[in-house]
Amino acid sequence: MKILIIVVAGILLWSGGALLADEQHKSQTLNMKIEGMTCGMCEAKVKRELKNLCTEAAVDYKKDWGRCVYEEGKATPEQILNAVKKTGFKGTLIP
Ligand SMILES: [Cu+2]
Repeated sequence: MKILIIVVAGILLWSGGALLADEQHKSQTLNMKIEGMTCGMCEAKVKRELKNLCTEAAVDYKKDWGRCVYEEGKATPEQILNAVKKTGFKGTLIP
C-alpha cells in the first residue's frame, strides 16, 4: 500500500512538473525588418547576436529580414530588437 501511494504521488508530481515546464518554455516567433545590411558579413553579425537570445535565428540581408524563435521568459521582443540595434542595424517588428 505504501508503495502504491508513493507511485501515485510520483506520477502526480511528474505530470505537474511537465505542465509547468510546458508553460515556461512556450516558443514565440518574431519576424523583423532589418535595415542597413549590405552583405553576408552583416547578416552573420546580426545572426550571431540573435543566437544569444533565440533558440533559432535566421537572417537574410537581401530581403532586409530576420526571424527569431525565442522562449517566453528567456527573452523579450524589446531585448531582441536591442540586440539588432547593438550590431548597428535598425530592426522593426513585422506584425
Ligand atoms: Cu556587410
